[in-house]
Amino acid sequence: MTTERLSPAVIVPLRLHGYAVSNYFNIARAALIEKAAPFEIVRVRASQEEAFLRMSPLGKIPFLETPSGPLSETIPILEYLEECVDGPHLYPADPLQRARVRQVMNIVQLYLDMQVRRLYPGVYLGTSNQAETIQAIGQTLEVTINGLRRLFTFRPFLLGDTLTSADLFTLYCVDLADRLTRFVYGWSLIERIDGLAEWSRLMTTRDSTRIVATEFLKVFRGYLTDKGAAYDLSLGGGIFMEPHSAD
Ligand SMILES: N[C@@H](CCC(=O)N[C@@H](CS)C(=O)NCC(=O)O)C(=O)O
Repeated sequence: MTTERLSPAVIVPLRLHGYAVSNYFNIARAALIEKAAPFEIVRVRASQEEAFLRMSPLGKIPFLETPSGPLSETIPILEYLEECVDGPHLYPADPLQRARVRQVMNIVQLYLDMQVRRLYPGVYLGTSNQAETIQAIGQTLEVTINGLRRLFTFRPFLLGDTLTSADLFTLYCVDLADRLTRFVYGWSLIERIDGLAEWSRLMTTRDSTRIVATEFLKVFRGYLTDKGAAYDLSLGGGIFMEPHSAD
């Protein structure tokens, strides 16, 4: 367990459980860092053990241990942080704009991440995907891409001039999705949405991204090897890149 950051604005001790291959864990961790919240990381894998299910009822990561009890599911975790932790706001004050942040996160979760996740077996998990599944998901992704093109403003953040939870949520989902669409479909999700590449570069300049992406790349490489994945980091894609070593 490591203490991630200590801030003078200590309000509640929080412990984030999960590990860095998980895009959802990375989203929650990035939000905690953006808020300069004091928190600890408990590095654990998803589990169906009884003790784990008491904290995270579906056995998924991440979950957040709060002083009042555990909370799983990333979007509710982000909302809890917004309401209970000091620091920069990650949601706009205006109700419609707030709802639009949730709208983007819903769409990215359901129609991007949950779709590409069905293709993880043949890409990241060392097994295979069926041609019909690949085709069906490809069709869904076309609708998703068209929708996201309409929603993102890139001024310079996804929904205006301020960083929101939608930026963090989208960043960590798009990284894995882009690696996958290049591998499976031969096209880049990032290149299909004008403005997304520039926004990605902007996001990688943030301290939260540097911290989270550095650990992600380190553990993702080992994860892919352990799984015997068809994809490996040398195939490229995604947003986060390992620094080139000086020869
Ligand atoms: N809807 C959940 C998704 C979390 C999720 O799918 N986590 C993955 C890791 S990225 C996991 O725990 N997988 C293990 C499992 O499903 O058993 C959230 O928002 O947190």
